[in-house]
Amino acid sequence: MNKKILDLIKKYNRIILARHVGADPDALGSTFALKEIIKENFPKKEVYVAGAPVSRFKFFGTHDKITDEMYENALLIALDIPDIKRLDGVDYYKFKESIKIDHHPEIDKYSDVEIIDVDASSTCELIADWCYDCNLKMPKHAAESIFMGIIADTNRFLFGANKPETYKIVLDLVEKEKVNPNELYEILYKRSMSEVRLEGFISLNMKITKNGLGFVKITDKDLKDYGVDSASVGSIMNNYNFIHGLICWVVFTEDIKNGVIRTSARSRGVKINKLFEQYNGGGHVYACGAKLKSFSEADEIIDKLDQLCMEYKEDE
Ligand SMILES: [Mn+2]
Repeated sequence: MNKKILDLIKKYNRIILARHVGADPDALGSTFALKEIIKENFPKKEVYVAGAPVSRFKFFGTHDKITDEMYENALLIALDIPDIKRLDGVDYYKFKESIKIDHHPEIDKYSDVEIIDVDASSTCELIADWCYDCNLKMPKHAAESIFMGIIADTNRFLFGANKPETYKIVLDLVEKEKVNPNELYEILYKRSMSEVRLEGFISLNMKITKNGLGFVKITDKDLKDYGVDSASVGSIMNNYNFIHGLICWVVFTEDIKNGVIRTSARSRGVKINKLFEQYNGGGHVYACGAKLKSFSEADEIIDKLDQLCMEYKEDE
């Protein structure tokens, strides 16, 4: 499949890369790294990256606005995204051909040429593997972007990093491409004291059911009190892993500006992706998100997750 992907890339002069809405470092890292790899090895090709800019992660690169003319004779490469409806910044139906590279469980079958490997740590790992396997040159900034995606999606090798392949790629990035982890950690992990205080609020207010479900609701007033915005919760979620009595945890955050309740959930055993797909969300088996209409939908999710936790305990 690696060769097939390379052949299809060679066939097109114009390539548009896209990833999921609400981009994280793996989505951004994989798209921008692939853009740089293509540009380095095939300098004449036009390569664009679609999607809304993410102000926190300017490091990865600048997004392009995709105009109608750009779709003409263009190849779509969708990265880190299992479903068409969450593609950011492009209309899938305007492309004749597409490639999909992803590590989420499949939702839509939308491309004939695809790599889907749910055992891969990240989409970035798949891009590095593809680049090395095809003997393509890897620019330094692409290597750095890939490194950041792997580190972010595994939360510094805390999960989804049980295969030697992941470590081999990271070794190559550090040894051959001279990636400097400490410089990059600063970009990924530096945060404000307000965010740390919000984490304190979540820790103090998380209710835990007897089945091991933790949940917190954060109102717009809470956000204002702490001087943070509704996006701040995302990076805090991973810090509740490996806690006795906590199997699954979910945080609901009021987002007044967009009129939704942002929801983010993690689990260290119960499979939660199917439940979130019912609420127009989704993600990984153990890490999901959704945008809900109201806190009453949040209560429904709490009940359903608690039920899943109970069944999970029974199975154990
Ligand atoms: Mn990912």
